Amino acid sequence: MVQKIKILTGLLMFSMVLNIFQSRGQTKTTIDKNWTFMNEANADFQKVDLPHTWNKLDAFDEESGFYRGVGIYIKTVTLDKVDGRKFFLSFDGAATITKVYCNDQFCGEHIGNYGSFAVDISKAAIDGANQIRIEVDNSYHENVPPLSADFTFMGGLYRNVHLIETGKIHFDKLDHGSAGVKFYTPKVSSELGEVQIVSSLLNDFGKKKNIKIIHRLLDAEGNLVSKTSKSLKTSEGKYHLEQIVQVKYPSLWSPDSPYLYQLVSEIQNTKTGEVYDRVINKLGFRWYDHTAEEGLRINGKYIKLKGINRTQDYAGLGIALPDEYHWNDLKMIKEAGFNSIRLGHYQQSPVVLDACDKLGFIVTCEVPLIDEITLSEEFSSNIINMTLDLVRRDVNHPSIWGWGLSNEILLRMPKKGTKDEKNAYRSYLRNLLTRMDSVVKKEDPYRPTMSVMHLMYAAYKRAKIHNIGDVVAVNLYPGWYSGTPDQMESYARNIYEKAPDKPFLITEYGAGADPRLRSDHPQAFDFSLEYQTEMHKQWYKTIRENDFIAGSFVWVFSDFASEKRGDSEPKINSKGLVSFDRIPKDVYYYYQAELSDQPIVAIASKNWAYGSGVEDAELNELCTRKLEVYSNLEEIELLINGESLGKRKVEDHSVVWEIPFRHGKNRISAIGKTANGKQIIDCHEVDFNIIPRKLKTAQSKEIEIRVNAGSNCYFLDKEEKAVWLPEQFYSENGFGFIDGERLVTKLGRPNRIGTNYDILGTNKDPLYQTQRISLSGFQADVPAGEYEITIGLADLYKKKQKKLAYELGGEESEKESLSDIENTFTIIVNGESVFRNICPRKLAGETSALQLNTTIYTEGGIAIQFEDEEGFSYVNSMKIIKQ
Ligand code: GCB
Repeated sequence: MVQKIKILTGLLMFSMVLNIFQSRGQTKTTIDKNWTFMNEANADFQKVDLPHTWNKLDAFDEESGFYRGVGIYIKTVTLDKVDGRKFFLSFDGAATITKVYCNDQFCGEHIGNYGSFAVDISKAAIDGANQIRIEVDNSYHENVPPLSADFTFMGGLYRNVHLIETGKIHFDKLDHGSAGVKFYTPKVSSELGEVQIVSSLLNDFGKKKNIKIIHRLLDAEGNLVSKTSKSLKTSEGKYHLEQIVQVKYPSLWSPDSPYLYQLVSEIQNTKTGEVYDRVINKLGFRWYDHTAEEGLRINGKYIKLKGINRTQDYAGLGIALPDEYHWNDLKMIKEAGFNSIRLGHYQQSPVVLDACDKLGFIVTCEVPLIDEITLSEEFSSNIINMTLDLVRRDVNHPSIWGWGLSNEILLRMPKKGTKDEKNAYRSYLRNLLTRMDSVVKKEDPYRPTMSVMHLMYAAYKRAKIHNIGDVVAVNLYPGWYSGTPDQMESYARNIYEKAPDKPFLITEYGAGADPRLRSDHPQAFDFSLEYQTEMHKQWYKTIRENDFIAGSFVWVFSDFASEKRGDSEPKINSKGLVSFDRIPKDVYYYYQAELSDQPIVAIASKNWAYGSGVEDAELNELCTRKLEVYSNLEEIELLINGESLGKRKVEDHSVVWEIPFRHGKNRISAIGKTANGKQIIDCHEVDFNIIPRKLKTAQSKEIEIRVNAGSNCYFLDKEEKAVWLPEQFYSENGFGFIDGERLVTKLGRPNRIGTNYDILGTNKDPLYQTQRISLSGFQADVPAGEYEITIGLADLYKKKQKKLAYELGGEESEKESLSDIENTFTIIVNGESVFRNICPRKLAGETSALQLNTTIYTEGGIAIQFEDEEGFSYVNSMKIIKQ
């Protein structure tokens, strides 16, 4: 009896151990909390959570440059080091060169900012507390691409880090971020879906083990639909295994119906059933093809790629985004109606690809080979490794349609080199891209490749790299960096006609817009929301109407960090459809009305809660302003402060209204009805400041005049909760400038209004980047009273400016060399020299904001005169507020 009990207890124990093993397989724990961090710029240890970047502040401050160097992250991890287990640290990404230590033993290194990778710490790990130390270095390294680009190379452990534990036979985790199980679906039809699975596994036991590799395909509800199992006798070493699973009448994946299966892959001990490792992948069945006439097809149906680019950073966070931020971006892109995303320039977080699969986007992903190269074998070998990082990690995603090898790689081709040097550059690139193309094709024979060009097609042809890849892809900016928006078709057609059988994509098109700027007379490089929307309307019309354009990708979803830029928001590229903190600009709503199949009614200017303007007619106390509503419904009714302005037909997805605003709060509602009678309403509230038409006789207690001198734009000032008006000339009984001219430069683009300088000491750069010069005065015929006058000035006459490489159509700004004169002038207010011999450069420094402030009492009218002392006078902004 005792013996029996012993046997039973023994069996019970054995089966309990077995159960633990069986359920164990792989555990993956995210270890993002409680790291200790330090770098040279922050010598004290700090507690940080991941994702983390050390550049979220200095990449945006007024000093040029940001910390590029080493950062150290330390964390204690407790391991239950059951013999027979393996431990890996897996990184979704780290910028840029990462060295991993466990208990002071070096365990592995990874080069490259954007790829995922894992490091085996099993040998160094001990039972109990283990010290993990990660050294991350984002210094410039001439052999580590990208070398230069229009985005900021912030550093840090900026994506998730996981601890993975497996049995001693496991799918290969050390293979460029691959999970060790790759699969392809080259044979898909509505009748049959076939999955070709390639597993890479390692026996680290150091002895023979008989195992089974089992793949179970589950449908979206978790039901088993297919299974394959293969036995394998292993001893120490690596194994590759190919297996196939098939499904009859598969549910197909498409942007409209992103149906996902799950492939559960396991390595089991044949005898005991112990699960050594388990990997789960999402899987989708779809097939693509294309015809010269119709362009792309998915599952046999024509589809135009209505796409958008997406970058990986966010206001206040830099590049260190928690997962939900990535998700939210993709949801906003989906809500706008796009069906495709170009993850341009670099590989993004795995979370992004998962979201693309689930939400249903057709995606292209890219290697970070951009703008500039170093002609060395080390450079090539690094970019080849990054190529493998990209394809091996992401090959399983059904959302991925194609792979991008490079972006505008001739942009920085040295202009000054000898003929031989230039030829060497071209031939190095040709070899490199050809090599990359074949690496990708070997890894994934089923997806097309592309090398994205800029407008200078002839240069790519000359380098013989124009036809590397299966897709012709080009970034076009007519109306922004060069030309006019109506040239989109001719720009595109010229290139398409060189290879009409390949799918033709416009991989970028876009225009910058600062959410704080609007204009009634928009023009390129004024960064007004109106110019951006106008461009997109014209560009998209061309894209919509031309079937030879198989797809297009807006540049770009959100504003993003670009440290070298001096646009109206310095350090930011503002071509986003939404701001850096994801507030939609007008153009976002335009696309939504154009692309979404949901009923849309969207008041365009919703990010403007304030307004200002001159009264329409004396004492009518109203100011009429345009307001656009985007919609995909038939007609829209507009109400202001409860009063209907009637209904209007929607044309080309938009209705423009002339709205009579009153002083103070105005409530606007736009109402549309769907075909089945459902009301769709959008509301907006504007606090409007009306400036009396006849100032002299104005009775109003409040008079607030703010003018953005030298500018065609309104400026939304959130601090003052007010709007600055574009400049205007003085006319009797009103206010405005007398004489002078608007400062126009060639910075970035011919005839640019103002400059692209980062104005120091202010965030209101647009108020200081533009200027009225050589003026004789400003006059406001205000009624008697006390007034505060604030004059904004900035010396914009620094000598040299370097041209930015991505300012493609711009003139060499060195030629600009505005002036070296220290302009000095006296400002006279109502006959008194209130500010004598003002030299803004001496008082505030070059390109720095200076405010002069005075309060005066007047019996009626304010006349401000500018008298030149040296050089010429100027003014950047003018504010007059009745006290
Ligand atoms: C481009 C580049 C992209 C830039 C964009 C721009 O052609 O590919 O990296 O950000 O232009 O905004 O200038």
